[in-house]
Amino acid sequence: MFNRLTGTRDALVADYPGLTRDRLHGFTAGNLPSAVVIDTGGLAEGGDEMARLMHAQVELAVAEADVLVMLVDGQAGLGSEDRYVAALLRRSGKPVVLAVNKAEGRAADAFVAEFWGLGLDAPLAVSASHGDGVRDLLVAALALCPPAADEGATGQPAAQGPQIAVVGRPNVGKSTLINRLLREDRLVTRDEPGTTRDAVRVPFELEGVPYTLVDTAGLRRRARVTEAIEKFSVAKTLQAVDEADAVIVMLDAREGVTEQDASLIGLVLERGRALSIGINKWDGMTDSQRRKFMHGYAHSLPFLDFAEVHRVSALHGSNILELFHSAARAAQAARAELPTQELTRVLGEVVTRHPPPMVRRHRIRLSYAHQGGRRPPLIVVHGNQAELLPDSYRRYLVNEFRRAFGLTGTPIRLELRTGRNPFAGRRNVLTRRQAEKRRRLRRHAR
Ligand SMILES: Nc1nc2c(ncn2[C@@H]2O[C@H](COP(=O)(O)OP(=O)(O)OP(=O)(O)O)[C@@H](O)[C@H]2O)c(=O)[nH]1
Ligand SMILES: [Mg+2]
Repeated sequence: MFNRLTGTRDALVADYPGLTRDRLHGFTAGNLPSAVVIDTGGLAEGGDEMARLMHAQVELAVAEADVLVMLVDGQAGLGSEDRYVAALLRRSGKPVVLAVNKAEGRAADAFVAEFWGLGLDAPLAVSASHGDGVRDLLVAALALCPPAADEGATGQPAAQGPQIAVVGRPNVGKSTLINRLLREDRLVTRDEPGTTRDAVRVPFELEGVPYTLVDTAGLRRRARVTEAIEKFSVAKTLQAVDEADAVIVMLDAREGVTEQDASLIGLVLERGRALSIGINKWDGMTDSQRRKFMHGYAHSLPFLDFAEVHRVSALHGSNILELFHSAARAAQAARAELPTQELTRVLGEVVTRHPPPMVRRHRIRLSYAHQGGRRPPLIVVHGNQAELLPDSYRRYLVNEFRRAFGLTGTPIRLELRTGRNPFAGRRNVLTRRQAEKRRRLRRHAR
């Protein structure tokens, strides 16, 4: 069910080395409503050390979730273990949706009938392997969630203006940055990883413009399974990234760019989020330490040339407004409106300056462009055999669009669309007469 919900190609957090290991987190796949999904191990009564650890993991997943999905095996039928799990989930006080799996090809009502006995709300018939009922399940679950950008169950203020989420490894200074921007000690900071447990929304006004800053729990992987279990919410951090208009990724200058930093940035980009980078704790570093850091930075993140980078001290406040302004600009770029006429004009100029390569003895023609989406900008380029355009030329196009529209800080997605191509397949479908003629020509040419 987790694979079905998150899709195979989508941002599975587990695919990013170093980010999480305890529980499996993922974003729902493109055409499903947006949500963060957590997979847990199976729950059973009693058991050994491993089962106990698994139990603890499930409890953490329950703690960070807004709504629980209890999945039962409809072909195996209702068992005592199911009653045990239902009781456990009910005790959490969180809303529970009951999904009866393996329902493919069955009459739903009869299939789920016995599961009414669990005393949960109406059971839903689903098939994870076939995909039946999966969207309905997600919709039912989301209906029970407290609205994300709303006051209420979460006890958090409603989001106002662009949302800027601050993310990074534990202890890099995320909460300190927000406190310094606010000029007050709103958030708890401590020299200890895992200080922030949940995503916290904080209203922030600058030059008369309202923003919402989101402090998040630092993500990191434990070294060993047996280490003390982290009690912070990975899901809320992921959700904050997903909902943000731009993300400030904080790095710790004293620790260099780690694999986890690169993974986190990869995740932000894959979600299509705009970002700016804050290299924190720049204070009190020697020149050679600073040079060493920047060398490592250029080496580890060469693909990040479109994001602005600021060396800051959250503790002293140096450069933090510049960092914030970068993120605000990136948020704006992420939502930029790109008129078709302008896009097409830029495309024309770019193509004239440096025409696309020949492919199979035909020149690829790119005729016009329009905007297919925002946050991040999606630019759809129409042409002939456009899908054969090499990656290097795609990158060139993206860079030129970026420059022409001043789209700093946001990823840009490019989609190439081909109108009906009159030459398609022609090589292989010569008529008999054409083939004959070609053969004769060859003979004469010899
Ligand atoms: N020297 C120096 N120390 C800093 C700076 N920013 C934060 N710190 C210190 O780093 C420690 C961690 O800061 P926090 O703001 O709690 O870090 P965090 O990223 O919110 O950490 P978690 O909530 O645990 O993920 C604190 O002791 C801060 O005083 C900085 O710019 N320079
Ligand atoms: Mg914190």
